[in-house]
Amino acid sequence: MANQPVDAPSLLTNVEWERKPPSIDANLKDYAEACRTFRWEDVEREFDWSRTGKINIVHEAIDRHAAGTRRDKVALYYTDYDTRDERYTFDDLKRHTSKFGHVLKRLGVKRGDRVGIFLPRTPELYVAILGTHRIGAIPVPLFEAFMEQAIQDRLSDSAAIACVTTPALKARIPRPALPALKHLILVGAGGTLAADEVGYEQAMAGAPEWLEPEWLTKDDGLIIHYTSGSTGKSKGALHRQYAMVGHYQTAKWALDLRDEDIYWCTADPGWVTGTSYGIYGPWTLGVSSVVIGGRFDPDRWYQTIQKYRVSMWYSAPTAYRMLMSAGEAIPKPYDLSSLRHICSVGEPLNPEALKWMKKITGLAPHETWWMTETGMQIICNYRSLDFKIGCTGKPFPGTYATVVDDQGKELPPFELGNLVVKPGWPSMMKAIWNNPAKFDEYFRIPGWYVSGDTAMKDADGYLWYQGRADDVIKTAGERVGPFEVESALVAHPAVAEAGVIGKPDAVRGQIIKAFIALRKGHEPSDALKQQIAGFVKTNLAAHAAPREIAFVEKVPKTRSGKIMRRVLRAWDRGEPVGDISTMEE
Ligand code: 6R9
Repeated sequence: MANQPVDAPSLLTNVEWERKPPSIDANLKDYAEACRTFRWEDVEREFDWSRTGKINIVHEAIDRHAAGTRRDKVALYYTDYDTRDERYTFDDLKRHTSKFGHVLKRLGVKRGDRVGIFLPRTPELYVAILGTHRIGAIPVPLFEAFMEQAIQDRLSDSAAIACVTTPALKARIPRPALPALKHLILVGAGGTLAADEVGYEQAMAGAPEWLEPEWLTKDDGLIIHYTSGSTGKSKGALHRQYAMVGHYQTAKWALDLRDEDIYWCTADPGWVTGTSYGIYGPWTLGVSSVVIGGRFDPDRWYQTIQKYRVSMWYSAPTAYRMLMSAGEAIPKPYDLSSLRHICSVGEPLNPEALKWMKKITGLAPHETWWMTETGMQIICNYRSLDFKIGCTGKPFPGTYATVVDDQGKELPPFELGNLVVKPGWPSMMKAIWNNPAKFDEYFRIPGWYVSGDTAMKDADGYLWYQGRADDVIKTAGERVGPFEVESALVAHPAVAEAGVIGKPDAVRGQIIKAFIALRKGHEPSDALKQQIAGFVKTNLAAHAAPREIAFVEKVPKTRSGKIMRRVLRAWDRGEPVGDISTMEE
């Protein structure tokens, strides 16, 4: 959903009720001062490796707390409101992740190997990721919602040697198509196991409780997150261990996390938010985190805040809008007074949702803008700084984000251009796995990392996100590439051609709309629409299935065969299509 138009005079209205007293008790006290004096090198001193030279995220996030005063502090509160209600201290996580490290080692998994993590949101998911770190291997988290094609693409590209999963999810892993995949570790497998399968519980039970982390360098791999672009299959953003410096400091200054907080990040670790700010940020700071399993449920969400006395909450606009559309009566019975700060990520937070959240909780969510590739928050609103409704915020101290033209020249205020970041922040991705050409595309404007978003700056230096410059779709906060959906669609026997766009939607930000030309012998019908959408759901992922389908004679393409999504968007709005001189006959 785009923000207000660039020329709207109301754009710059400062929101008086958001003004903070100058003495506000925030970790980041003075933004302007921090921009002048802050140095990333100073943050390095917060980590043991700055003294020992030995780096591993599991040491900084878990072991050093387990060896100190936070030993018995709860690191992870977990419930699924059904069969499980558990808590794990830092010491518990040290033992569990050591055991899991042994399990992987015994299978022959080594430093630098990739390990697929395909699990529902349970404590085992967190243990598996951190246990993988312990041996210096690289986790590849996979959303529980992914179906066979999505899993195959990611496990095959990363050449994962092992995958941690469940007996139910295992059916979606196409073993014959994945020659590199040697082992499956199955959580909750009661019965018999195949020769290349290991039962998680059985293996963990016999494993020793301590395993020294594999000591790595700053540049060694941390994690690969697959994400979508406007062309091609999903691509693997590889991050390095040094990224923890960025996670730590942004969690401290933008999320404003403190030792006594109970922090709830609602994101799944299949998405970068669920690792950078569901694991690395909070736990390098030694903060207690809440994780809940199961599906989204407004009632349970408010209940979670009350149950754990959540003080800091990090979620996404679609979730806030879904809470809003569920109505005001639902939060009424719950005590939400423990909350002291809320942040938002993934899409622009529209003013209605922001105001509604303020009404229900007394707090306005603060925007954080960033990407899988940036690894950490880059543009944010900060507790100690005035902010403007609908505005994305200001660059994090020590980073420089701005708006440039296609040649890289910075644009004056109020001009729409490319949202770019000066390379060199600590959590910038290290590579696109197996694809240096894709990596280079991010730096096509010399001197800048090109986000693919458009934005403008106002006269006070605030940045305003305006939309995507490419065809990437954000639906309910999830980043979906049109090509992946189109590929899934044309695999259906009735589909000759398919073109996919993101269509603005009041709750989900965007929904996926597909324009489909049918093969000869197939007639358009509602039943066929449903069947085709269901086909994408079972092959790719539910969130990637088109919610709207329009049958067309032909999908508009350029002479070189590229789908003209601009034309599809115009069709969708019932507008004239403009210049189509490059269109094929
Ligand atoms: C963390 C994450 C990145 C894209 C990004 C932009 C959109 C993220 C936003 C936002 C407006 C915000 N985006 N945060 N747009 N305001 N606060 O979302 O990563 O899934 O890789 O998506 O999401 O378009 O380019 P990822």
